[in-house]
Amino acid sequence: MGAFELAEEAYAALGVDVESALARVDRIPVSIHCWQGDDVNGFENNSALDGGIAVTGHHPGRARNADELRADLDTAWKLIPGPKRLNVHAIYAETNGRKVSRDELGIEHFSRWIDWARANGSGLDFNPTCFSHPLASDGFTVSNADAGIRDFWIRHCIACREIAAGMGKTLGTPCVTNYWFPDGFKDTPFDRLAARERLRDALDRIFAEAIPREYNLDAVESKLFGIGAESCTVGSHEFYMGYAVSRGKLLCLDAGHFHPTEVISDKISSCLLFLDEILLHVSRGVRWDSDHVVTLSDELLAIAQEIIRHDYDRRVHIGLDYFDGSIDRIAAWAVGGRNMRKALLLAALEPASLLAAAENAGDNARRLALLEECRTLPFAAVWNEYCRRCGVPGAFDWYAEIERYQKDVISKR
Ligand code: RNT
Ligand code: ZN
Repeated sequence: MGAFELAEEAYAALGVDVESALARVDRIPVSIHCWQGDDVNGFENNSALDGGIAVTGHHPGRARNADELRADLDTAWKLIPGPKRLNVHAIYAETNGRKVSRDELGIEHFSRWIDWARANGSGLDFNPTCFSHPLASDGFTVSNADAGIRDFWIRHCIACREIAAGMGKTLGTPCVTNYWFPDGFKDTPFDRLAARERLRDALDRIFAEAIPREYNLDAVESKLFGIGAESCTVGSHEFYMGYAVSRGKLLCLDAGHFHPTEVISDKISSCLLFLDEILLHVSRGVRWDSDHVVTLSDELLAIAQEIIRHDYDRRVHIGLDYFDGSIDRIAAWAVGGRNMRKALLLAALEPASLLAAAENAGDNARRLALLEECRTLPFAAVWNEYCRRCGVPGAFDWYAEIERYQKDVISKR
């Protein structure tokens, strides 16, 4: 018997059907963020990254243009098993060397991304870029006290929403458009309310036009603090929870945007009692940074368990959001993407009926023992079989492709 068959037996002994777990996990898309490939630079070639987010590291060979980024994504796509979407930011527009103001972007500037997505059978997701721009230099965009600046960013968001709807329509799968604004105060404000009123009103203007949900889904992303916005963020969790519930929007929970001991896995079931759908930005906070490469941590597993245990497969949109410029950027994509899929598969392989029975019987020792047992079940054999079926290298074999690409492509840039 091979390793996979032995693993199937071990899981079956706990009442788990490996084949149905594999089939289930293979239907859940993960949206891969294009911005890990070039340190959130984009192609505008003007301003440095700001908005309270930062990429550190100088690993050589960062993608310098859209063709290089797509070539790198092709490699990442070969290493991450399962259905994938691509998440694009507005600064990745291709304007043929022409300077196009962000409030004048149109679907034509993303036609090559749409072609790439279609060729790969991947849906697209989208984001307005409300940072790294002269009009964001005082730290406020759509909640800016200056009406002219506010209107510029509102126009940018409306343009992005139309682009997103076009992507969704063309590709036949709704584009999840995520709105994150860096707006916040470095030091204690006297008035926390006025900017929040402006943010609420700006969002209402951005979303004024009805767009069919089969083309576009809007998500709003909260954050506790950013670098240079330590004292108060306008778009706090309470703000966006209220906004999303009252306006029927998706709430985006970023794993790195809360207090260090607070976890988003615990929030999912509460949010989905009051919201139809949510978006996750799966990330890893480390002290002051919210964007380290996603590892197979207890929290990542807990996020996946919440999705699987409560059948949220279609109500939770999974996106990755991290950026590390200190290591091979494609490896960073592959590690995080593979880990997300591993966590989903681990969760789908839980002995759910035994766990539920133990909990319902009040047998908490049995529940604990079962959960701990899961950690050392022969998961690797199932994972490797999944990779094999997806045509993606399993085990550590995938890393050879990273080294080949380093040698043949990255080192020559
Ligand atoms: C920033 C947010 C946001 C960004 C991307 C690039 O803290 O997490 O989602 O990371 O839009
Ligand atoms: Zn995020």
